[in-house]
Amino acid sequence: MHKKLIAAAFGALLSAGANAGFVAIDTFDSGDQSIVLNAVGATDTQTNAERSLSATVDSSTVPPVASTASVVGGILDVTNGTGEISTVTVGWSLAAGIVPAGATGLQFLFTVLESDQNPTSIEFTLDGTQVFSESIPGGTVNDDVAFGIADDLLDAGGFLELTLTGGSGWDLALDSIGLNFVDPETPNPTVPEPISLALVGLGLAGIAGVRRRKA
Ligand SMILES: [Ca+2]
Ligand SMILES: [Ca+2]
Repeated sequence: MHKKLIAAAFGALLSAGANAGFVAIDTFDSGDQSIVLNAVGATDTQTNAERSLSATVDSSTVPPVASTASVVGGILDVTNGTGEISTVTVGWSLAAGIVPAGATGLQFLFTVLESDQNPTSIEFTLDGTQVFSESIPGGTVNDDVAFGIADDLLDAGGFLELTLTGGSGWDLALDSIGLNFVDPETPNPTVPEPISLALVGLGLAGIAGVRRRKA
């Protein structure tokens, strides 16, 4: 249901002469990482060219601890064993000009592939300032989440950080974090409308008929 609402809302932003654009921030398709934590208070950070991934075990009520955060198989996947709560952060250094100058209608977009029965919370910050926060209900499957941001928010780039946590034992899989925008610089290609072509065809047929009668 979310997907349709997002499509309708984004379509309404488009006007004549404007094209929809999309730029991926992270598809999680490269730069595999794997964090495995086995104690309360344990923490690890793995940084590569694509992103920085961190996880910390905040608490556990049912030993042993087996908490994971990974980018494997093209997705971001977090698991917590029964009774465990971890906090996971994913950070990206965004270059200036990630969206074209003059773009409007900016939206962050990501896909919640699957959550277990636990609610989870998602927060995005840019250079430490919160830009979005939402609770994802337990049992969410294949749901796109989009949220609008100021058109000039990313003009200078910055450090984008996603923070995830949830109810005891929470699991969550995400994919495809990116940006929707409307690029006013790109005009729509001019394509003759079918009705115009039909009228031209009828006109030619009429001329041909007149010529036949005269002959
Ligand atoms: Ca992917
Ligand atoms: Ca779990």
